[in-house]
Amino acid sequence: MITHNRLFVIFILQYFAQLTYSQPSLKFFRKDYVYLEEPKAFYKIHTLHKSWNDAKEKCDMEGAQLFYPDDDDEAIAVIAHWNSTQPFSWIFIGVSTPNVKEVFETVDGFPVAEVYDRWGPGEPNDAGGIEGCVVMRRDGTLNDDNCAKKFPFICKKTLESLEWNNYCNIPDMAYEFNEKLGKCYKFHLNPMNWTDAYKVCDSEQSYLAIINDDKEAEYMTNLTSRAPKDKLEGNYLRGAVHLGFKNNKGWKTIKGMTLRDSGYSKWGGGQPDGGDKELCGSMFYNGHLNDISCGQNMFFICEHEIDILSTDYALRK
Ligand SMILES: [Ca+2]
Ligand SMILES: [Ca+2]
Ligand SMILES: [Ca+2]
Repeated sequence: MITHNRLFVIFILQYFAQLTYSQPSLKFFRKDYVYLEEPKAFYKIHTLHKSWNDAKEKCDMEGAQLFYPDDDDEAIAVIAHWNSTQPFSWIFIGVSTPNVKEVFETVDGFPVAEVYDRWGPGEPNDAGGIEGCVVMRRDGTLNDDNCAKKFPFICKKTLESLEWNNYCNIPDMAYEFNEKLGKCYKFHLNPMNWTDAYKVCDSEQSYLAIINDDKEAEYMTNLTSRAPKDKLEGNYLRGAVHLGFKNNKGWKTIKGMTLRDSGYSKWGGGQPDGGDKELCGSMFYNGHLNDISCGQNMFFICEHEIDILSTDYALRK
């Protein structure tokens, strides 16, 4: 009997360990990434041109990394994918001169010569003394160019680095599943303005959280009080977190509904009080709503719908 119980406990523990931390058996990262078998990684070609810094940041936000080739084989595989799907002739890659001029390093700190340094003829040449970021041409050769110029780029996630949050069905372990609400939430400890917070949630396949009832308000209050935020220094506003509503001819959620219709409209005492100066939505740490300046840097919460059906579909493809 004891042995059976023990076995059962071990089984349960293993089951939950697997449920929480297992690597996915199917090769899936996000619907917008393509898996390439040879380099064993997922890639997304971003067609919106961005400066090098913005490109790097976008990939980071998606839980990936600004792509650079690890070797010739990867360069060949990725260029084949690029050539078969997109017309442009240049992309920014994850190589720049972050520390010292003319010393080219990858986004994760390797000297470019250790990974892939097929420079084009006469490159790098630091033309005009302003070229510190690297682009790759369709033929696989590299050129140093101006970091402020805008190019398409590719984000990469290796299969090896992928961790799957099975509760939330998302490749981000920082999302917390709430059983009662049937949703997942992430408290972001990196203070940002409302617009950037909105972008970050969107990049994580989520949205800036919307409170739909008292239960959810209570949960978000609890999530906020548990977040290890009090030691964080820097220039940001304490006491409130950005949420997914704003004043757009009346207070509406980012899904376009009035607060009342979406189920929760408990303002803090005297709020909203900012008029034209406070057009974005936030929640005081106690769960009550507050209007806030959209430019104010604050913590924020993303909310994720567990979209099991469509992900299953993507997995089966
Ligand atoms: Ca150049
Ligand atoms: Ca909600
Ligand atoms: Ca206010």
